[in-house]
Amino acid sequence: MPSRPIRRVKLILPALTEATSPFWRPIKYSLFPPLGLATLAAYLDPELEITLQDEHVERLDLDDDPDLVVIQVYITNAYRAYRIADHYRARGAYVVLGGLHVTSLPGEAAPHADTIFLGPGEHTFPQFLRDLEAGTPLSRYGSATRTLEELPPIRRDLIRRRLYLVPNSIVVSRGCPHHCTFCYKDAFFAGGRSFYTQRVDSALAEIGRLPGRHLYFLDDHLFGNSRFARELFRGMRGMGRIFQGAATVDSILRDDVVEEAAAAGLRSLFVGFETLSRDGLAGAGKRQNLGRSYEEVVRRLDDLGIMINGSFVFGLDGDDRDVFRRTVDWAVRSGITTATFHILTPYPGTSLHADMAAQDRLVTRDWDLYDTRHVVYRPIGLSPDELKRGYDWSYRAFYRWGSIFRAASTHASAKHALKHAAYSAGWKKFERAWNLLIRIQQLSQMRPVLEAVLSSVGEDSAGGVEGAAETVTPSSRAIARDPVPGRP
Ligand code: B12
Ligand code: SF4
Repeated sequence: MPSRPIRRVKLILPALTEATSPFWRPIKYSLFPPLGLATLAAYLDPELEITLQDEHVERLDLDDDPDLVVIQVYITNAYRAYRIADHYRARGAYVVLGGLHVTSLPGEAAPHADTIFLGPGEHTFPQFLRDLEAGTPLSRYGSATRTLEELPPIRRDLIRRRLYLVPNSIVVSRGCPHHCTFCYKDAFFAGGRSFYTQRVDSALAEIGRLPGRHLYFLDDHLFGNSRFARELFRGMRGMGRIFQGAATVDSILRDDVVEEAAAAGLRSLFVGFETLSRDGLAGAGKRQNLGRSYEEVVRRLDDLGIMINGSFVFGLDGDDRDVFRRTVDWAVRSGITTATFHILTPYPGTSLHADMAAQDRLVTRDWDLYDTRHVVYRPIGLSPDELKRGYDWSYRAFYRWGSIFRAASTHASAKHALKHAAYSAGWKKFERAWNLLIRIQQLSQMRPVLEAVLSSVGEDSAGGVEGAAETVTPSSRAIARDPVPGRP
């Protein structure tokens, strides 16, 4: 029971631990606003006094006295989230916790909250609000009903848009049809459907409400349902949008959805290649990649003028000391535009975690280290130190100037090569410029540049979306080319 009537509500995204580490790249955490919390805020009575704070982009005010505090917990902000929760409970607030980590480890989170939530919040949170009003809130809600029909419009007005480079992040589906052993997905969606989409007309209506041109779809797998994706992209034609998203290897080769996406304005795609090893893919349950030609994937996207952010995982059983060089060589040789490397991380709740625990291979339960940059288990085939050093080397090797130019030179036209080089360098070689823009709160100034720069890719694209980039100078391209390839 709340100790006082609910008048003031505060929603908080606590900073991920790495946000305070030397590896922190401020730009990476100033990309997207807390969409999950803005989604939940839509269920609150608009007459209430509601604030939403994202500690990655602003200092948290902890001296206030909200009546209800809603906190989103990821694995590496868990300790910080618990401290904030304890703080507000001591001040008499009713505190609720939810998100990926709470769903994985409810027993760990429960002592820090009045109520915890497992899984997506679209149905449990409004139920809780009704119960709270009736004075009978439960201590735990588990999501069982899974649909995105009839959602109230996301409270985007609570987001301080100017603090983000990509305020127009959007999700039109939840989950994914696949079952990779290292992925959070099966644990988070346990107890109900694990892949479902919005209705196409609602998704288009939400897109229509977003200002500007650029969108970033945060869906795990934007092409996961071909019919939905095709209709969505057809509906988006003529809206003048440019967008980025993520999809799997098989879905790019499967049918014409990628062409439809390009025609609707898709300009860069996050692709989970993960490993070049057949055994590695099989071991990770990544069946959707097995037997597919990665070269064909690259060619198809390249022909459409879609830039590629390749995702790769190191430390799978079977990886040896040579895996880093092989992977980086392939990525550079294939002309991958940007790469995201990860050290395999057994998140609690995943089948990978269960297997590692059964084999007694987990070496720490310090969640701060579960950020895919640290080795938290005993690898086979290479030592933890070799794995860490190989991972660090891979980033350096992929983003050295020689590699950038070599990868860029794989494209057929000089113009495309130039774009590639600017794109990749813009993301990794202009850290100071990004930091300065964030410090002086001028990041939003780069948005039109980003939109223009992404449009320019269309000039090479078979999709032929209008190019609005003629006014962009080479130097502004260098800074802004794909500032958002770092999809986690
Ligand atoms: C955007 C994003 C980021 C952004 C986050 C910025 C932000 N402001 O949120 C940035 C770039 C910082 C980021 C970084 C990383 N990310 Co990330 N990211 C995402 C992504 C693509 C979208 C998140 C999102 O907005 N989803 C849409 C909203 C609507 O859903 P939601 O946030 O989950 O909220 C819902 C529920 O969780 C729930 N809920 C959440 N909180 C609460 C609280 C209460 C009280 C209630 C009732 C409900 C509730 O209700 C909401 C509505 O349903 C997800 C994948 C995905 N599709 O979700 C990966 C994802 C979260 N990231 C992941 C990873 C691995 C990372 C990185 C480690 C990658 C890296 N190597 O750098 C880092 C660091 C993260 C960390 N240390 O924990 C993994 C997490 C794995 C795990 N078990 O924790 C995910 C799931 C991707 C994946 N498929 O593996 N990420
Ligand atoms: S394809 Fe991606 S989102 Fe889907 S289960 Fe595998 S890792 Fe998770």
